Amino acid sequence: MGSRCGEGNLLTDAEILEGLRQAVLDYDHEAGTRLVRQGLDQGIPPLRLIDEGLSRGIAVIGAKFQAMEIFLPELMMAAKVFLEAMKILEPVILASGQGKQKRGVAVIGTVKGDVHSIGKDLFGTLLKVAGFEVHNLGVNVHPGKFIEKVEETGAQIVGLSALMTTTMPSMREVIEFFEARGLREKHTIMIGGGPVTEAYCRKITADAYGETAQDGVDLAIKFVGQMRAAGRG
Ligand code: B12
Repeated sequence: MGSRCGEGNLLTDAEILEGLRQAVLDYDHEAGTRLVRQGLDQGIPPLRLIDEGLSRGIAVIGAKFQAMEIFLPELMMAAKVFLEAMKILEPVILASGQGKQKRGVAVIGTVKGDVHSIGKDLFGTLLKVAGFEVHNLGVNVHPGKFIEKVEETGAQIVGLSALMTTTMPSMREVIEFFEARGLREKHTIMIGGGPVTEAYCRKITADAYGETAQDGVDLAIKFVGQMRAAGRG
């Protein structure tokens, strides 16, 4: 690759990804958005900027917070770097799914007691790219709200996110709400988020666990296909 005259700030892909990780650690949202734009300009795929840049930084922030090396204000500043970057990345990711045939309807939200939104929103964006109509209920969502939205929209997929061990039981509560209304068999309930595991999925009798947002989308596509084949979709 030749050098471009007059563009002092040429960075390699690896430098951009490392710069993004560092921007989160430095709580520098301006550097974050600049590097995201630069990365997109030079053709780095948006999900790579997230997975190999921003997410690596936020994982270190989580560990530092747990070790009490940093506190809530720093956690919030680091999250801001991620959130500002996502404002640029989300439309770019969505554009890659334009014109897709409608595949199904999904209702997603972060469960009661939990305000973490980044991973859940990424899941929603990737579902849209795959052709799903997505109803994102936001964070701290009461179980009854999931039922209400599912009945209103006819969604086949329900996606629950929890980022804290203390809010994971709220996922079970949502399933109990569906069971109590006799709606459980009609919907595929998927779960995800940092502390959630396959074993927890089995324990609370959810239908599927997605380790990453993209895994979740692949599973949602599979389930909608199966539900259609069984005449339930
Ligand atoms: C950013 C962050 C925040 C931000 C959130 C901003 C926002 N708008 O989301 C703010 C500052 C608000 C915050 C607040 C708090 N936080 Co916080 N936070 C984090 C941090 C550092 C990163 C989370 C994140 O966004 N990761 C990046 C995304 C992309 O990853 P992800 O969410 O895991 O999502 C991926 C997958 O899991 C998956 N996915 C996610 N959801 C779903 C759903 C489905 C259906 C599927 C298929 C897939 C899927 O897709 C994503 C990409 O592939 C984590 C540390 C960590 N390691 O997770 C702590 C962490 C989750 N927070 C923690 C804590 C303690 C708190 C607070 C209680 C702090 C306080 N003292 O007030 C509050 C919580 C308040 C509340 N009631 O919810 C703890 C939780 C500990 C526990 N009990 O389990 C953690 C683990 C930090 C730690 N190590 O101690 N936090």
